[in-house]
Amino acid sequence: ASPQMAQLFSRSTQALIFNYKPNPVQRMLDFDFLARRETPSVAGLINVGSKGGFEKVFFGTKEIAVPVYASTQDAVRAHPNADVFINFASFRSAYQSSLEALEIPSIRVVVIIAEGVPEADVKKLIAVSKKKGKILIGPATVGGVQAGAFKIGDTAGTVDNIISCKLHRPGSVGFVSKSGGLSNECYNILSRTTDGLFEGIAVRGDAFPGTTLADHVIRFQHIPQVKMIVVLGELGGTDEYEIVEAMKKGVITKPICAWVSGTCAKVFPSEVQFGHAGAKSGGMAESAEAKNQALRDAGAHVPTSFEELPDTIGKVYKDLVNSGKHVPVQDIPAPEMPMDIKKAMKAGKIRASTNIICTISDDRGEEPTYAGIPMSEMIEQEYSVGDVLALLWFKRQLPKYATRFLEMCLIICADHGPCVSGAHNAIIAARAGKDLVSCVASGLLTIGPRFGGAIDDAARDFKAACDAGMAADEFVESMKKLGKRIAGIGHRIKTAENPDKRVQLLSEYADRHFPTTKYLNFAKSVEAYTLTKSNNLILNVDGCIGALFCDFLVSSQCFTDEEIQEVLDIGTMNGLFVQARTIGLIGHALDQKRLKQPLYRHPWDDILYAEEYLTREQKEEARMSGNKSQKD
Ligand code: Q5B
Repeated sequence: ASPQMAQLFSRSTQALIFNYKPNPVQRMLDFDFLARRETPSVAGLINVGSKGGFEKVFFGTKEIAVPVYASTQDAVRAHPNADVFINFASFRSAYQSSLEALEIPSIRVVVIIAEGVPEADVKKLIAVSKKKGKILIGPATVGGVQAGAFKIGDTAGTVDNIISCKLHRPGSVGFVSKSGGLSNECYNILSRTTDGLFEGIAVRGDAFPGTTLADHVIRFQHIPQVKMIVVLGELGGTDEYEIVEAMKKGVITKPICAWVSGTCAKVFPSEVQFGHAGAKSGGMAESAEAKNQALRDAGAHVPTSFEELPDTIGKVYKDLVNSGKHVPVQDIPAPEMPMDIKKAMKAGKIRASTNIICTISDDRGEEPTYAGIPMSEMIEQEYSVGDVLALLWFKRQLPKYATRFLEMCLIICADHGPCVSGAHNAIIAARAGKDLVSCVASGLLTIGPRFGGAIDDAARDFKAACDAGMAADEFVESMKKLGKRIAGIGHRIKTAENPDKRVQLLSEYADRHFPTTKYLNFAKSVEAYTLTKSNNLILNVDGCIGALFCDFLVSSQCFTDEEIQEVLDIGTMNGLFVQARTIGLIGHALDQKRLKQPLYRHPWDDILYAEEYLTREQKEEARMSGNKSQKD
């Protein structure tokens, strides 16, 4: 590494993360918070094939949106200052994406996390990185960390570990290791035996790492804040000899503590492949003993076992301090890390008020429940749609005659041909090319006081009048005085002579099965009176359902008086028409789509264009309002 490339990271370093992984990104930002960074260390995420957008993450207590890009080029264009490329691509695609990153002038450091990248590909990447003067860390690396400045991905583990290893603030030791796992152990050792880590890199133990132990040791030589260097090598390969050479040539003058692990290899009768691809000694020179001895001979501080390494490091550090060559770095406490609400709740550390309360169903267990009844029980016991409706709307089981009544309502109100308001709207929407949900919504939105949505008002008014002991004529005339139409009375096409079969069917069913039909009888007496005024003022389907609903609520003995009042007050019964008619609206929308009907346009000759009948004053007023709005 050239002296200019010695310092890889700073407190303002930003990275682009290739192949988005939520956990490492959040861990990087948590480290930023502990290090009291002002800007997040992640500038953007690259998710090839995505539509881009944003990803929500925490930066300390704040939630921030990190941009997501569909290509590396897009990300680099948007973040020319982001000079670290952390590649989480799989071993299959890591080569191509890393090569692309190495070719980009603004990227200085490329980190490849994937294990198993073919060695031939790695060699090509190393050649390109050298040619372009870039630093390649990995493949198969956990990354690295500059204490108090920048952390790569999952390096150094949890927040607790980062704090206890004092990685939230810079120390004075440069550390390089082949092993990511042992790096963590060494950060812990350094925090106890020195003033802590300045920068640590795990080059990983592949036969061909992007950068070697020596590359980083030489970098550390050029970083003024690094006062001593700790190296953790392993058997296999000759990397450690590059350090030996550099020491002999005087390229490295800072004190080095080193340990090459794998001294136990000699107890095995034949050659053993340790965890890392490069960790096998090809010959005597590649053995841990030989490399430890060579380092020792070159002037490095090398213990006789890994267990002695902390003491060796501690002694070298103390000598530096005692000789006045180093003033220990001041300790800074880490800020208290905000806890994720889920973790805090799980640990019983906080309580939070919920925003929503639900009493009708629960989907958290093994199977969903409706009003406490598990779904499998409903299936085993052959619950009907009426039974389910009773559970979800009234949170109770209802007698068979009542649930059958609810189902009858669903059947008879499911459709009433293409001419009614709801179906008409759904048809027009379908012919305008709208999707099924929009067609259904368009139809449903017509349900109201005139069309299908008169059930609640009919139930309320019939019940109140009947309970008050009013006679039918008295009720009708009182409504007239109030200037109100009677909900549930009247129909556009049904008359005394052309009765509504649906009303007849429901009435007959109620006569046979309901304990009493007091409210239906009252509604019928109202109809008898309104029919004396006009033959279309019949008891319509809404009115019949409303009256019978009151009969079932009161006579079933399943509801208290307060509950009945609540059912009426909150407007429950129009739900039956909504529920039923949705079936028909879906049918009409599908019908139009199947028939491939074109866009609907209403014919001119079906419209009375009445502009000419406006009075002179009305026309004048229209003109004036036009002038006024132009001035505004
Ligand atoms: N007059 C339904 O009216 C309709 C009166 C009334 C007192 C009344 C009308 C009405 C109450 C709401 C209601 C549900 C708008 C209907 C349904 C589902 C459907 C639909 C389908 C399906 C019809 C003429 C004269 C006027 C009015 C008077 C009318 N109704 N007086 N109380 N209730 N009902 N809706 O025929 O003196 O001339 O001024 O609002 O229950 O929606 O199949 O089509 O399944 O899809 O247009 O069945 O009755 O009569 O408005 O010209 O009035 O009768 O005051 O008197 P019409 P209008 P006047 S079921």
